[in-house]
Amino acid sequence: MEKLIEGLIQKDRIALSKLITMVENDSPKSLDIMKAIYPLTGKAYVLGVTGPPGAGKSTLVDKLIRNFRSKDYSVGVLCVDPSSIFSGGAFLGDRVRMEWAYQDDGVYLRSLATRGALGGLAPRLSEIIKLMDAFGQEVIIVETVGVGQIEADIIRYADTKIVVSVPGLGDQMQALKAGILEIADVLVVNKADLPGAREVVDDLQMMLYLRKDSDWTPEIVLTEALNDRGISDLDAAIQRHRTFLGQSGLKEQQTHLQRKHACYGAIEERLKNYLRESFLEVEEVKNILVRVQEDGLNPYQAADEILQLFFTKTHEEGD
Ligand SMILES: Nc1nc2c(ncn2[C@@H]2O[C@H](COP(=O)(O)OP(=O)(O)OP(=O)(O)O)[C@@H](O)[C@H]2O)c(=O)[nH]1
Ligand SMILES: [Mg+2]
Repeated sequence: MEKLIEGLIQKDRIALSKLITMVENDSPKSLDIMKAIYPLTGKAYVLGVTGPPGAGKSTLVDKLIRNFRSKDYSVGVLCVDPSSIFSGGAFLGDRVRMEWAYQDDGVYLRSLATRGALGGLAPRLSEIIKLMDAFGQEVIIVETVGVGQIEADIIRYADTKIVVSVPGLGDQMQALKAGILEIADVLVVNKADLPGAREVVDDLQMMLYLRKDSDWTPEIVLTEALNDRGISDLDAAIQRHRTFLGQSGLKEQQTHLQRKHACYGAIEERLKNYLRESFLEVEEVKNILVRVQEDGLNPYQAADEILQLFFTKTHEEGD
């Protein structure tokens, strides 16, 4: 592990990839990795891009990467794909489109599957973002499909959250709007070359009136990712949001919250590991578990008993 972290510091991409895989797969070393790299984090700017399947998110991300590269920022891209088992072909398409980026030393691309076939749990996103941050990627873009609660959770880690819609979504538009109310900082209407784009803008604008009072009103940007149109407008909207985050103190608040969550998460993880690996192996605990399994002892009551033991024991150890 130390070697890999040394490698990360030396900008070895293979070390970064290996560390990401370890964290993604919940290696027992994960928490130690995070502890070691934490001092190197806190510099990256994170952009989340979400929207329905086929909205043009990857095409847009490709243009955003070029945009940031033209300003000499190093870029990390995470593609979170809950539907990869269904649309395996899409990723291949991305691979072809992004070929140039694989050749660019300033870009690091990575795709992640969500755990659980149907979305389910978000992967260890905040940790993986931190790894890319520690590696030195200045801008990190996270692409995720769909607009439900899960996607909202996934891009919760982003500083600026972009929701992409397109003309002709029909019923999906309602779900999208519900998601937007919760998370969007910038609204992109992509495929503006297709009929109906203006109507989508009007629709979104109406919806924004209903948004709860907040200091930031999401900007609506029309793009044609495929034709490279509207990207500088999008870039400007992103920059304005970034400035707003800094000036309003919101960025600082978010950082404080994220630090707290990282700490909670680590405590939970350590406790879980301790319970699984050590405590549930204690003789008294094992005896209670046998009574649950074989004698029909109420499992919930048993849990109370076991926890009681846990607290007494850890208390004694602390003395
Ligand atoms: N007409 C038009 N087509 C576009 C535009 N942007 C992207 N597309 C096309 O839309 C299709 C889907 O694009 P992707 O970028 O793969 O969309 P995505 O949202 O990443 O798709 P998933 O990741 O599979 O959900 C491709 O055929 C693109 O060429 C646009 O501005 N106008
Ligand atoms: Mg895509």
